[in-house]
Amino acid sequence: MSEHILYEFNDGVATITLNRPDRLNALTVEMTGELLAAIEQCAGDDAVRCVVLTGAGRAFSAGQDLEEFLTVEGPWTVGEHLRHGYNRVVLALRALEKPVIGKINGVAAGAGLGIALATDLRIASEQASFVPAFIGIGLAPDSGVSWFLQQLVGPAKAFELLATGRKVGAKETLSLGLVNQVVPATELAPTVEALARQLAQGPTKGIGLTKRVLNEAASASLTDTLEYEAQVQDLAVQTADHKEGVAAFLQKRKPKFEGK
Ligand code: LHQ
Repeated sequence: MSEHILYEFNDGVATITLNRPDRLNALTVEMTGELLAAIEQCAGDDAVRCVVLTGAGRAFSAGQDLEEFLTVEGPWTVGEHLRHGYNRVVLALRALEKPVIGKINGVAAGAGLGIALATDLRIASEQASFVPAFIGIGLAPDSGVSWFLQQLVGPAKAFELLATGRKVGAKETLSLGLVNQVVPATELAPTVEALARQLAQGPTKGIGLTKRVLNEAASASLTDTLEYEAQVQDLAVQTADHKEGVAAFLQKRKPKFEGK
């Protein structure tokens, strides 16, 4: 795709790699735009049935490239920078109706943490860590980190993590529910590959609609969620994979989902 965003496609799985390892995959304006384009490519390609997002080298991403940020020219405010860049990436990941695995190979900080938390599930290496770096440079959280952390760990823990900015090691990310699984560094690639392959062979539309319902339920009442589930299920029953799933169950065989 470009020098700093790599895009590979294999067997239904698209892998997007943040590729600026000498800067711990710190994000530039250009890179953030390319990341958004890669996510949009995944959304528009029916052959993509699972997405893996990871970083090259020893980091997932150190967040905003702070050197670039000081030198960026133009009349933009920080708010505009966020609206134009990270906000669109985070929303595109949440709106992508396909499973997105965060393959957390190393440190995720600042906006890099927001992007990691916007994935659907996270598999982390034992060498990974989360650093809500904002307070270290006197900032409030952005890139959705306040929302995701509060959802995942509750308000008191979210405040502690954000107000201290301390590094949260892999073991603690697991115990806090910030990641789904922690594996030795050498096991990260095969573990993610196996899961990605499994998800890519799943009923992609049903998985996408599951994500749609969860997104909506995160900020809705039970009454509204029940109604929304009913509307979405009307769509799910129309998919070929639903029909195949029921037929396979009744015929006592393994379903063969096509993602349709
Ligand atoms: C970096 C960076 C980096 C440039 C490591 N930039 N070079 C929104 C709106 C407005 C403004 C700001 O940003 C935002 C959103 C955000 O993302 S705010 C948060 C920005 N990120 C940070 O504050 C994190 C800064 N980095 C760190 O705290 C550490 O580097 C971490 C904890 C990520 C990793 O620590 P170490 O493993 O000890 O690595 P290191 O610090 O030695 O870094 C290695 C190299 O990468 C080093 O360069 P050098 O030339 O000395 O080898 C760093 O300068 C460079 N680097 N992060 N964000």
